[in-house]
Amino acid sequence: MGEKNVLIIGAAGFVGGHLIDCIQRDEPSWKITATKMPREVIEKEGITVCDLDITDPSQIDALLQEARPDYLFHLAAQSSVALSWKNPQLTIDINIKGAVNLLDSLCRAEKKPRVLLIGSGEEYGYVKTNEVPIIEDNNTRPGNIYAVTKVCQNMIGKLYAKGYGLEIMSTRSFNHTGPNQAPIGVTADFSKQVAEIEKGLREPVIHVGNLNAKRDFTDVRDVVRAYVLLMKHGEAGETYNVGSGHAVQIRSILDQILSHAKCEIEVYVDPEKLRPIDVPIIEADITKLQECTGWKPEIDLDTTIQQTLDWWRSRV
Ligand code: A2R
Repeated sequence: MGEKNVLIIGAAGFVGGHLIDCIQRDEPSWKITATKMPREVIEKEGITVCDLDITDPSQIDALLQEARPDYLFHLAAQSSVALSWKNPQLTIDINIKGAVNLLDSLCRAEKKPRVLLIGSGEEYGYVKTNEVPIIEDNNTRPGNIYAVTKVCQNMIGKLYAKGYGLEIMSTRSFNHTGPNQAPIGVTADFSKQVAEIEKGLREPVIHVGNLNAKRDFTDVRDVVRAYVLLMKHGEAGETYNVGSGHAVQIRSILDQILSHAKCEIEVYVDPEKLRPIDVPIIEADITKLQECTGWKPEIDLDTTIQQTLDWWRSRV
């Protein structure tokens, strides 16, 4: 597809780093501009890095004029569910108002890029067992503030695609995991605890939540490959589930992590980690993504788990 100017907004986070690596490997002719918050650092060669706060529309206008992107990946978010309960205003300011600021700037921009808005499997929320695997047309019944903001982003993105002819696609990305993730997802959380236990930094007891729930896990490196393919082939106004299509019990993730541990570890079910209403199974139907892009996940869960654990071992 030749040379493209690519803008990645919110590139200093977990997914951003992997997306930069993926583009540099699979699309070496694409020129990347990556944005970060002033306090953050992006240590990657061969890209342009700049500061951008999406709550300030004038900064977005200036950046779009300067970068003139063909492709725009919007990753910036307040991405913590826990923080979204503690600080709903902040979450709404960044995830909803920030997204609208971006879309308004795109309407004003001379050059209109194709846009991928990153949403979440959390948008489906209280999924009924007979709705699994979940298709994109399923009802959304968000169960937390973060999920509500992503539902809004999705709906507003669709309206701007239809109303203003912008080429906007959205994802609903299910649990993704891998090296470099903050310890909020179970894989990163469990791996960090095991790495700390191995180093003697805590008692040999791992604290866990509901082990019976089944969730759909994909390696972040496969996820970002799907994002690149959607950018190339996705249809404007459409939403695509990004997941493995197979739910795995959290207990089995724990067992795999413990099987790689270098010492005996006891398991403690921590009431603080149990959520009041945990949906028993969440699994994506990925037919739409696969038919559009031909994508399939390539990294198996055990490899992801081993590499995530090794990453934590090198960090704690
Ligand atoms: O909150 P920080 O300082 O870690 O910065 C985050 C950044 N960000 C912003 N960027 C521009 N303007 C803002 N007002 C603003 N507030 C936060 O977005 C962080 O560097 C980035 C998001 O990265 P993570 O929190 O690591 O999320 P991750 O896992 O990379 O997820 C990427 C996307 C997000 O839309 C998630 O909601 C979705 O995938 O799952």
